[in-house]
Amino acid sequence: AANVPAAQKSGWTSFLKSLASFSGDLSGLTAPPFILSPTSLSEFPSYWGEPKDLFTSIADGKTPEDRQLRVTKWFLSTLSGQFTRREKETGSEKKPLNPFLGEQFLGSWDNGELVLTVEQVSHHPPITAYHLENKKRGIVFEGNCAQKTSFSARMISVKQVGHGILRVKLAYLVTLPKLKIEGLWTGKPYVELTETSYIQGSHGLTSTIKYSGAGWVTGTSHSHTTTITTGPGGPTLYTITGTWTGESKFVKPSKEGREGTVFLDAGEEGMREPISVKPVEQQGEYESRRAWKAVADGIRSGDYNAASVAKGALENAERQRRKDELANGQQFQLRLFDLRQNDPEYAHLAALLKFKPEEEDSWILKAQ
Ligand code: 0T9
Repeated sequence: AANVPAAQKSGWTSFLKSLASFSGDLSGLTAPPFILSPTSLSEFPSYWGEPKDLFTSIADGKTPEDRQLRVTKWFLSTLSGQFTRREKETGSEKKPLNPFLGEQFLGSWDNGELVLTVEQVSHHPPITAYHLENKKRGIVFEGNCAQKTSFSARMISVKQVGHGILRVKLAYLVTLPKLKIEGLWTGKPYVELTETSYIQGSHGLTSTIKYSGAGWVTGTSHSHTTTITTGPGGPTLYTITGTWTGESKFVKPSKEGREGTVFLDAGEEGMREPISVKPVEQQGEYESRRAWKAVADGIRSGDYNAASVAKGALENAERQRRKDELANGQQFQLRLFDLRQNDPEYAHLAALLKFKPEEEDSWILKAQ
C-alpha cells in the first residue's frame, strides 16, 4: 500500500479486513485518518446543480427530443463532479462524514436563482433527500439517495438506491448508476461506474447509459455509450459515446447528420460551478458545515484527535436526542421534506421504463 502514510499502514490493513467481513452500510466503519474527508455526504447533491447552465437550459428545449438530449447532456455533465472530483483534487476518493438525522445543506447558484435544499431524512440507513429548483425557469430536480455496499474481488461495490425526478413541462425519471471503489489495496481508492442507468421521459423517450471502465486488457476508464430510443428497446434515434469526464460524440446510428459531431465536453473548464453557501457563522444549527465545523477543522489541520473528540460529541448528542424522543413518545420530525409512499408519478415513469423498483425505492421525498 504505497500511498498509505507509514504510521497508518496497520490501521489501513485492519480497515480493509473489517471491510471484507462487512456488508450493508459502510458509514459506521472507523477508517484511518489519511482517508477521511472533511465534507459530509449531505453536500453531494450539489453536484447535480454544478453544471447550472446546462440544467437551466433544459427549459429551453423545443421538442420532446430536444429536451431529452438536454436532460441527458446535463446528467452526463454532472458525473465527473460526483465521481472523480475528490480523487482529482486530493489524489484519492475519501470517506465522507456521515450526516446526522435532520442535517441540512442549503445553497444556491446565480444569486439565488437556482436553489438547493438538502435534508438527511434517515440516519440508519443513511438516506439523503434533495430538491434543486430554478423557479423562474420552472424546472425542478428532486429525489433521494442511499447506498447499498458490498465487498468482493478486492473492491467495494455500491448500489445506489433512490432516484430523481426532473420536472420541466414533462417529467423525467433519472435512475442512478452503480459504482465500484477500486484501488483499495494500493491505498488510493477511486470510483468507476458500471452497468446501466436510465432517463425515462413521460413522453416515452428513453436514454440508456451504459458505463464501462479500463479492464485488464482493453477499455478506457470512465467511458459510456448512451442511446436515445423511442422507449425501452425501441428504435434508436441517437447514439453517443465517449467518456463522462471528457468528450462524447454522436456516432452511428444517429439522426440528422449529427454523426461525428461533439455532444458534450464534460472536461470543459468552468462548466461546473461550485455551490455558494452562507458563511458558517450565519448558518442555522442543523446546517452541515456549521454542525461539523470542529470535525472538519481537525481533519483539515491534521489534528485527528480533536476531530475524533468533536465527532464523538456530535454522535453522542444525536444518540441522546433519539433516546429522549423515544422516552417522550415522539418521533423525529423532518423539517424540510415530506416522505410520500407510492408516488404515482414515479410509478408511472417506472412502468414506462419497465423497471421494477425495490421497495425502499418506491417512495419519494417532496420539499415541504
Ligand atoms: C451520492 C456519490 C455517492 C453519494 C457516494 C460510496 C461513497 C458514499 C456515497 C454515491 C452522490 O450523488 C454520488 C459519489 C461517491 C460515493 C462515495 C464513494 C465512497 O467511497 C463512499 C463510501 C461510503 C466510502 O467512503 C468507502 C470507504 C473509503 C475507504 C473509500 C475511499
